[in-house]
Amino acid sequence: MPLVSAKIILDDANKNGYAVGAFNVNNMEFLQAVFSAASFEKSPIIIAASEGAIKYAGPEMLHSMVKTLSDSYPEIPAALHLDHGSNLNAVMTAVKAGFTSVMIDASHFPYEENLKITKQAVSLCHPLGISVEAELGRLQGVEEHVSVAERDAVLVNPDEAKDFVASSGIDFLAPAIGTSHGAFKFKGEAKLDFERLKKVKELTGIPLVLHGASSVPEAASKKFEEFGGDLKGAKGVPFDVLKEAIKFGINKVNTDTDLRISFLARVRESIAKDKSQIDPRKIFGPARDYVIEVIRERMRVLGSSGKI
Ligand code: TD4
Ligand code: CA
Ligand code: ZN
Repeated sequence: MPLVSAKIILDDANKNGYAVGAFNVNNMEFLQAVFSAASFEKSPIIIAASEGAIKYAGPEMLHSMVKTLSDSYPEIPAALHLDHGSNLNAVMTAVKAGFTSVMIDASHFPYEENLKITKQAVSLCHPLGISVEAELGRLQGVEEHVSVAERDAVLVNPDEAKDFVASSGIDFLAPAIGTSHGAFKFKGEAKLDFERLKKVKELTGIPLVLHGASSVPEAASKKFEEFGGDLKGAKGVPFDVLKEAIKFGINKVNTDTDLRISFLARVRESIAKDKSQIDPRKIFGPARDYVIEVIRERMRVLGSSGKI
């Protein structure tokens, strides 16, 4: 199947109350893992590439690998999405390379500036059938005891979200509701601001995106530590919290950290157990298989399994 825009994938998820994983990739092994998992689970997929990934692998290299895989799995609806594009140049680079979806992330600017840059990305992408995601608020954890004013300064403002979506014409929105990137998301219990999420959904109706959504699964983290790694204090978004977020309107679940941890946990295991191994395929192959299992489990949690 030719690559599709993420809007096509997410509109169906929004209509039917499930979420699709956006899996970050930087190289061939992770890409193969995402497509294999999707094939086993019969799930649509969004392949996410950050500016860092594009710098590491090259935009055309990423696009041609995704295209090749998508041609070999014609039954899987797949989008290639720029993650956290920080300016219009980054968007242009992705568009030129054949990406079918972009995120323009100007959420650190004041509201009007964010809106202005986002509108420019929409005018660039929509005529080409490329979908656009934008972000409101800042991605960071918010402790339970902080004041309302402090929460308001960091998290999405639902009224602003309503205006932003109507004025910009974006296809899906990432509202900050208390998650953050990486393996250390919460000091205590994982708490997201579901009241805000519900309001944003009510007022916009479009597909919503959860960034920083990795769960830091226990088995992979344990393996990582068992073979010499250190993830002390790591905590992700537990599966039941993810499911609740999906119930309240999340349709795209960004996942990078879980893939990083699981791949490297398995690399650590192989290296520790076979100290004379010099064939990288013997190290990366099993790690790729392990990532497939972690992605499959996630697809089942998100409800995207069986949707094709
Ligand atoms: O948007 N993302 C992925 C962020 C990728 C960052 O890549 P670089 O290191 O190249 O900048 C997420 O929301 C993922 O959240 P997670 O919980 O998996 O960290
Ligand atoms: Ca941002
Ligand atoms: Zn993100």
